[in-house]
Amino acid sequence: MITVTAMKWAPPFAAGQVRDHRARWILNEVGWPYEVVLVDAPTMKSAAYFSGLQPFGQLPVLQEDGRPPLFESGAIVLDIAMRAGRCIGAEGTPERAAALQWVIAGLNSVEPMLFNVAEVEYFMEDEAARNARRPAVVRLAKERLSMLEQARAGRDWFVGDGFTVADLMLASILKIADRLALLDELPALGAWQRSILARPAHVRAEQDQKAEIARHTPADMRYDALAQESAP
Ligand SMILES: N[C@@H](CCC(=O)N[C@@H](CS)C(=O)NCC(=O)O)C(=O)O
Repeated sequence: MITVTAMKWAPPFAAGQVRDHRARWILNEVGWPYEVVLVDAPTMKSAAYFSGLQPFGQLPVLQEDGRPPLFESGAIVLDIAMRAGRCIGAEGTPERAAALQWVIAGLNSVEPMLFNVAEVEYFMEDEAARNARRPAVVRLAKERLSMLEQARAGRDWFVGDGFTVADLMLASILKIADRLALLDELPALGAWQRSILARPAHVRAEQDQKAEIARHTPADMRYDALAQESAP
């Protein structure tokens, strides 16, 4: 049995974007059955979770009988694709190398630029500090997205002539950009992203996550109980 951890509840801006959707999406693509384990905040920040599942107290974590737990959404997506032999090119081929390259580029060179903007819009409380930081991070994020669009060069797929984990990861990462209106000046990249997100495997992953979040409330995350369990 494969399980994926997900949050019982997340704020509206995050519903559909919490990174467990990446694990669900690739599992749906390859057709492997799985169950979702919903966790609350004290569980994610418990000593047992830190030491046994995810050293940073985050999710997703993939658990599977007979294998150690696996964290990092990128690692989970790559692991499933490689073991299933789907959506990642054959072992040892240039297609496999390019798929790895684009997944890591997405996580390492694109997502952090977008997260800088998300931090300003969602997490910084001081309005003056937000206003001071916003122009630089928005400019850098837009520049990076424009470079990504140039690299895509009008192709339907980032690697070869079919869907791979490169498309999955980049389209997933661009959700943050879309939500923050950073794709408004890059309509072709936005259209490409929408075409990838329309895949049934993603639609199901996102709908399932949103439905679980909608069934819960902030109280279900038990943030007030966080103090009783603490990180190492
Ligand atoms: N690099 C990690 C990031 C994991 C991450 O930031 N997870 C978020 C949900 S999308 C989380 O667990 N947030 C709760 C927290 O940090 O307390 C990955 O891709 O798996």
